Amino acid sequence: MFIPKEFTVYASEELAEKARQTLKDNDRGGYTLPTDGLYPFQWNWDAGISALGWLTFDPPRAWQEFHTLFKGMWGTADAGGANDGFLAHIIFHKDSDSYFPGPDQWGTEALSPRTSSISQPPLHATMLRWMLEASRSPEARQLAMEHLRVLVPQLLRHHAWWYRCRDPQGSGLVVNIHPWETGMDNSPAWDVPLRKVPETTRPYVRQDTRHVDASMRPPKAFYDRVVYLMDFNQQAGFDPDRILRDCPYRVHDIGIISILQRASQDLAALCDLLDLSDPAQQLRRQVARTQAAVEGLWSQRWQQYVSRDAITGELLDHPTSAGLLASYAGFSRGSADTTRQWLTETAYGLPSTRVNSPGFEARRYWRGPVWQHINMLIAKGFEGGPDDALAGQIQQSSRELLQRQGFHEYFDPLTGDGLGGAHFSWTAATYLFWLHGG
Ligand code: 9WN
Repeated sequence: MFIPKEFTVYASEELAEKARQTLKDNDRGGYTLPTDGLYPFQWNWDAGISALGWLTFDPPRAWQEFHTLFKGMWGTADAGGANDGFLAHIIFHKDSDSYFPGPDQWGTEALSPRTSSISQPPLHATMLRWMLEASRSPEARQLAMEHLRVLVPQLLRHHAWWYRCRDPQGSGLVVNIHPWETGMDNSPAWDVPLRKVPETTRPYVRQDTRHVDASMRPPKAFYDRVVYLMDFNQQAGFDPDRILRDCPYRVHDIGIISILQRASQDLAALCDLLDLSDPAQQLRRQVARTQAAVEGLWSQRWQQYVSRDAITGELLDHPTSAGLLASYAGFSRGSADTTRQWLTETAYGLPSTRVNSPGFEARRYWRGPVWQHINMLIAKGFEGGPDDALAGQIQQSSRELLQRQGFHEYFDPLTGDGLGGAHFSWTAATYLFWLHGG
C-alpha cells in the first residue's frame, strides 16, 4: 500500500504502548473518558469497548469499568420508577463545563450520579462474553466468573428495559427516541425523521466546536432539534408510555436492533453458565421475535437491512454501516456480500455511510468517516465462519490505518486522515483487543 511520507508509521509494540497510555491518560478512577475536553464523562457504549482494551493489561480495571457504568443504572426508586434497568448514554460522575449538554441539562438532578435521559447501543453483554472468552488462565476465568455473577443480573434488567419500554407491544423491533441514542448520531438516515422535530428556541451554547473543527461536526439545525428532544423527554416526566406515544422522533434503528440482538444471544449464553434458565429462555424468545420482524427492514435497493421511521412506517433507505452488522447479529440474510462490495470502494476500512451514496460526507461525523470499533463489530460477525477471510481483510486495513495515524475518533475513508477528537479511548482499546491480539 502507498504510504505518503507525512504519515508516521509506528511499530506495533510501540503503538500498543501508546494505546495503553491513551487509556491510562483518559482514566478518571474507575471509568474512562472517550477523550479529555470534547467528551469529559463516562459514555455508555464507549465504556464497553474501553473495557476490552483494559482487559489486555489490567483485567481488574476492565471489570471495574462496568461496575462504575452500572452505578448510573436507574432503579425502581428513580424518576417515577417505570424505567427500572434504564442505562443512560452519559453518566456524570464528576462535573465538567467543557461539554454541552452537561449534567444540569437533563432534569436528572435528583439522581446520584446524575445521568442523561436517553440510552445507547446495548453492546455490553457481548463485550462481557468476549472478556470471559479472553480470560484463559484458571485465575483469570475465576475472576471473570466472580464479576459476571454481579454484572449479569444488572444486564438482565437493562435488556428487560429495552424490550419493556421500547417495544411494549412485542413487535420484535425496539424504537429509539433520539439520534444520540443510536451512537451514530448524525447519520443521513436520521435526516427525514429529524426534519419533523421542531427546532428549539431556547438559548444554549455548544462546546463541541471549541474542540473540533465545525466542518467535522453537525450543523446548528441538528443541535436545535436534538436539544428540543432532550427537553421533550424531561417535560414528559421520562414516562416511557408517554414518550413512545408523543415523541416527534421515533425510529427503528437497525444499529441498535442488531447490537441488542447479538447482545441478547450472548446474555442468554452467560445465563446458561450461571444456571439462570428462565431469563435465558425469555431472551431467546425475544431473539426469535426480532429474527422474524427484521425482515421488514430489508432494502432491495442497497441489499442490506436499513432503519425505518416508526411513525410513518417508511424505510429510511440509506446504506449505513449499521446495516453491515447483520452477520454479527445472526440475521438470516447476512452482510458478507455487501461488505465485500463496500471494501472495493475505499482503501481504509468501512465508512459509516457508503461512499458516494446520498448524504455521504467524507469528513463529517457519522456521514462517511470510518470508526474502528464498528469495523471490529462488523468483522467479528464474519470471524470463524465461511467469510473469515473478509474479517481478516477488514482487520488488515484497520491495522494499517491506525499504524499510520494513531488513535483518532474517526477517519476519512477516502484519504485515511485522522479526524475528530485525538487520543481516543475506544480506538486505542480496539487496537489492543482486536488488532494487536491483546
Ligand atoms: C453524544 C462519545 C460519544 C459516542 C457517540 C458519538 C459522540 C456525542 C456527541 O461521542 O456522541 O453522545 O456529543 O457528539 O457520536 O457515538 O458515544 O465518544
